Amino acid sequence: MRKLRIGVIDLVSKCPTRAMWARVMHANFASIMPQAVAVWCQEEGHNVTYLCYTGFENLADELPGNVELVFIGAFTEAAQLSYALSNQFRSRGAVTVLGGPHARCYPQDAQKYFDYVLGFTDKSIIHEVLTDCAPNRPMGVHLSAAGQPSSLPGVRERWAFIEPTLRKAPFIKMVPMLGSLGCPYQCSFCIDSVVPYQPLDMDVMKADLAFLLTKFKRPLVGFHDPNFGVQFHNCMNAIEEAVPPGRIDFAAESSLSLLSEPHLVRLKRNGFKALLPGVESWYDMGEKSHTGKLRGMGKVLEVSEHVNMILRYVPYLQANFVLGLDVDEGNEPFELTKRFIDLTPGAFPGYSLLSAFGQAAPLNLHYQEAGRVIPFPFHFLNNNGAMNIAPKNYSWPAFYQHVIDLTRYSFSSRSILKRARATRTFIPKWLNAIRALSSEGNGRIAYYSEILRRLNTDPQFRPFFEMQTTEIPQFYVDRVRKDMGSMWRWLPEGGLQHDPNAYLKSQVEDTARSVEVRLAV
Ligand code: B12
Ligand code: SF4
Repeated sequence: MRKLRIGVIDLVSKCPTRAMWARVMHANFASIMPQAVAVWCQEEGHNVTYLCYTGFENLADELPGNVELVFIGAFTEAAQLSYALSNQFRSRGAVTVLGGPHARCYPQDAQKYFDYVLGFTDKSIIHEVLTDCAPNRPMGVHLSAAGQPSSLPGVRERWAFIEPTLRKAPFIKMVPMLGSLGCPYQCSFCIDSVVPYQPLDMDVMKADLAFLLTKFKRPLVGFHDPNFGVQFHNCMNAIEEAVPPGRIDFAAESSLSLLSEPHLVRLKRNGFKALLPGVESWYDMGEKSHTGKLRGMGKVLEVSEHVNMILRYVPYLQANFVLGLDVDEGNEPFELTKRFIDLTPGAFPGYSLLSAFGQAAPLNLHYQEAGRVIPFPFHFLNNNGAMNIAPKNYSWPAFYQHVIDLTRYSFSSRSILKRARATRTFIPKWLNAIRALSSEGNGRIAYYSEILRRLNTDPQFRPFFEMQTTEIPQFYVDRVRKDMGSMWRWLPEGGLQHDPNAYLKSQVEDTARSVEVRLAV
């Protein structure tokens, strides 16, 4: 195979930024897969330049001008930036490939702008792209492995890409690792509800942890597992075999059902410093939070007691909630979350507006069938820039009023102070304050207030939100243009619009095709 000049770009940021939170944390949010792809390309003998874009780099200058093949990893919020980049690279003669959450959720749309769009990706899929490496236009080729890869390059192999990325992080330097893929639970809103649980090789994990001890005095590892600790004892055994007590700090996303007190004793002993469990709803998802059929205030009391217990073992906890679920109605869900904040002052509340990311989850078919998905530009689909599902039980102004009220309550000086007092250690105290005072507190209150104001005054807003038109309000177009800066001119024609029902249509087409095949047989 000819030796190719390859670029690999991980879009952690969707646009240039100067925000303090981004400066401190973006480099810590680098994804594992772009690094894995870079390793696989090198293993096949190619010349690779890797870039983790945190919003502070000049995208035009960082990759050599003569790359022949470019892999881009993007969340949906960075889709527009990825489309513009692909267009720019194609104009210079390169072949482009998209992977990551956006490619998995919106393959039909991404195929219009990339030569290859990858779903599940393993070494053989990358080999196929490298061997083929041809422009596919106007529609790119969609490739996907049968399932998640059975193994991935470990930290030692990815180190050449991890190290320069973490050099951009001023204080906290978190190394991304994986202990498992998929999940045994089936929460219908989740991208992993249909992906079988699969532990990764614990020997690789042990070797990676031992390697990190040679690189940092006290390493910090962020596990990217969808649900960390499903095979709890295997994982803890591996950590205990590789790491002397207290030498490595860990952060992980895990469900409350896995965070029992005996487990927490062991997590604390093994250096777990941050956990991000999902509570999601006071009326649903009882299996995940281990609260069974408990609902309403009963669930608040139970979850609060559980989270306070966790906080006695782990200093930083983010409790995640989804706002606008179909089970929610009236003031009560928002008031219950405020009671949770009062009862659990040490937890940082993470709010997501209900979002259907294309074909991420089976539940999205139901929203598309009901005609409830609104084509907000992808740039705003990050769980807070827009809610792309029409709420079932709220008018839009009433919904935003509740969201603003809850956000104000959660990030009021009183709550920030109570949170700081209830947080024992310095870094978590400080992180909570930056988050509350910048992006998630004041920033969101101002943004949501502007949306509410426009829902009442801007003649383009209500018709779009209420799906009487698909014409995107100028406010959103202007915002994407401003955010993208010099990359705006590379955004291809039509790149701001998408078909919100593409998943449903693809299912109907698949069914029609299989009927045709059966009839032909
Ligand atoms: C760990 C995680 C995080 C971590 C780490 C993020 C990171 N940079 O990787 C943190 C906590 C920082 C995070 C933050 C966010 N997250 Co998150 N996160 C996840 C989670 C739980 C696991 C993802 C993961 O790493 N899986 C392991 C990898 C190996 O598997 P995979 O993601 O399925 O990837 C496969 C393919 O897509 C492909 N692939 C993946 N990347 C690439 C890249 C290239 C170049 C190629 C070729 C292939 C490829 O190969 C993999 C193997 O088959 C998922 C939910 C889930 N259960 O999957 C949400 C998820 C990915 N996050 C989501 C969101 C919305 C966010 C935030 C925007 C939330 C917010 N408002 O802050 C931010 C964005 C952060 C950012 N820009 O980097 C959404 C994404 C939806 C979308 N279409 O954009 C998901 C799907 C959850 C959801 N709501 O449904 N997240
Ligand atoms: S427990 Fe978490 S990762 Fe697993 S299916 Fe439910 S939401 Fe997804």
